[in-house]
Amino acid sequence: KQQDSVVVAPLSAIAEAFEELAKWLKIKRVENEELPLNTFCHACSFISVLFYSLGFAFKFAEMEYVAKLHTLVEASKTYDTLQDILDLDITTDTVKTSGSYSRNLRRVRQGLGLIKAIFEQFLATDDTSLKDVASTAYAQSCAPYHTWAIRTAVYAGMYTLPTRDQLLANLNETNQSAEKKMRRYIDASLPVIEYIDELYLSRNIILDW
Ligand code: 1PZ
Repeated sequence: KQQDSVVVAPLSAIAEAFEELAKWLKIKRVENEELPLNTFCHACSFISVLFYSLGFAFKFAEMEYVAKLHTLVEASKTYDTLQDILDLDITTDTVKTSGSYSRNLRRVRQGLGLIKAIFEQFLATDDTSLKDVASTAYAQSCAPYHTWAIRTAVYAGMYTLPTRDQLLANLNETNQSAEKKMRRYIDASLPVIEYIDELYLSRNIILDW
């Protein structure tokens, strides 16, 4: 039943999931509790549904995102919090090592930032083409951390994006309903993104990767 509504109204599911996370952070951080990894992964899993609305060219992005998130889901069976996996990788000096939990958490966090940027750009224009929306959002959020080869492939993929109306149809939204839900995600994802960044920064890990 829940799966049905996720597919029928992916934007609602995403907005709700991140509002839950933001609410959790607001309440529990006062008591100094750390965010459980499984709670975080659950919210992030709703993002996957978005990829179906983007078409085949972004299949690669989906596979990357899902693979990274999957290692965190596996980690959550052993480690309780986001903090735990970061501290583990610090002890073994593998924070930035390809495939490590801390690196994959950083990648998933960048995905959350990319979606936030896409929604912000979507709200800022009513272009029928999504090419500029997506290119600007990608340039702001992820491009600086990706290799030249990846960046080139992503910018080439931008030409295959659906139109704004097609995307709205794929998401079962009107322009108005979509904008409302995108705003909710933008607001709710901010404290989540800040919380994750602070985990690294407070351990003197500079976020230039
Ligand atoms: C209308 C909106 C359309 C937006 C389309 C924008 C899509 C941009 C897709 C970016 C794909 C990046 C793919 C590959 C990235 C990899 O280089 C890194 C490798 O990490 P490493 O193994 O070196 O640690 N992988 C990632 O960063 C994983 C997560 C990327 C995917 C996030 C996408 C979320 C966006 C969804 C948009 C709906």
